Amino acid sequence: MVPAGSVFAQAQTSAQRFGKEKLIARSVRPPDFEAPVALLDSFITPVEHFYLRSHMTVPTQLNEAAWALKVGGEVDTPVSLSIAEIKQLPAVTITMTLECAGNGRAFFDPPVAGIQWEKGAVGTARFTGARMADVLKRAGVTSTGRNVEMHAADRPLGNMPAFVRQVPMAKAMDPDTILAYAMNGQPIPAGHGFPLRAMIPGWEGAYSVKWLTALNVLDKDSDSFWVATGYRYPTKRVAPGAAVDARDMAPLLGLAVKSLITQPAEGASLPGGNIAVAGFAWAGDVDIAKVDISIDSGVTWQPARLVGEQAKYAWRRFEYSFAASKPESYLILSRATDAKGNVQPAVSHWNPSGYLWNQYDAVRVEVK
Ligand SMILES: Nc1nc2c(c(=O)[nH]1)N[C@H]1C(S)=C(S)[C@@H](COP(=O)(O)O)O[C@H]1N2
Ligand SMILES: [Mo]
Repeated sequence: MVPAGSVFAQAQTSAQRFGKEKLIARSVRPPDFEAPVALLDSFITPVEHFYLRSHMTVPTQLNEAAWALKVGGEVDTPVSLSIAEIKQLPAVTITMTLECAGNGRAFFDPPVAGIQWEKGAVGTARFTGARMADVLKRAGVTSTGRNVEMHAADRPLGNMPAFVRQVPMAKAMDPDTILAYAMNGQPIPAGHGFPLRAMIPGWEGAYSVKWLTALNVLDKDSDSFWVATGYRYPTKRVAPGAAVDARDMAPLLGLAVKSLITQPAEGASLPGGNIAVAGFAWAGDVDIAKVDISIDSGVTWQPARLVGEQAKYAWRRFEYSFAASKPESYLILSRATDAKGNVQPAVSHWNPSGYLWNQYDAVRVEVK
């Protein structure tokens, strides 16, 4: 029995509220859940295995019929669109891997503040919605429009600034950038942004604003805290623990090349014979060119097979197998290379916010 009122009971209640009972609670309020790696072993991540990241309390009482998306700023005619009107625009389905910029933060040394995500703040789903470009065209963006600011319905905890983000005009107008009302064929669940969220494919999760209420076209950069100060990464390599001047930080644009071994499980004890290794590799909007596996702590590498569905913004499955004839301990490593030649590093580049942790994935197994 979990004691009533204890932090465990609170985590349980919060997990039930969002259907995340099988996930790991990293924070109860706001709700932050990540998947145990074993639950990420399918190309499409079911909603109940999909991580949930919120900076603020989740608005769960939203009324779709009363919802309005306002489009204003540098436009010819400000408009307000209902969900029904948005659903009348051509529907597009994008299969995309969504990953929190801070996924893997728990592994940085020295440690950095923020949710201590390990490997599971990532997932792949099919999102259906209208193109952001089609919505913007209804208002008519003027030639002065440079960025699209996105506003949301969630309310800050205490004196935290509201979650306002921006996307550059070219990305906003990209035909793959959508305002989604469905996830894996169902209405977007409350925790994931019901009734409407932006999906900015290939870029880190924080661009994909949930509970979207307004698009505000700007002729400059947004002065929102989450644009001007948050989600920034050093423009040059820095030593672990170094202080970085704000002038040497720039917004994150896109995910880093990365791989995740989903089987075997870390610490598994396996009978001798054929050992099956599998997982996923992704690099934002860049294709995966290859994944190499090492079973000898990185001394030698062999190519894995790339298998299964291929979609522009989605992770790609890799498979590999090797014969383990004698009882031994193996450190299995995976190293992805993308189509631009970017390779996962052996050691992630430390940065003050703990973003884009992407070093080789590693799993230790014991063959009996
Ligand atoms: N309105 C709003 N949108 C948001 C957030 C938030 O706190 N509020 N979190 C962002 C972050 S940091 C991530 S990683 C993704 C997570 O999306 P998910 O919870 O659907 O997995 O949503 C983004 N959109
Ligand atoms: Mo995130």
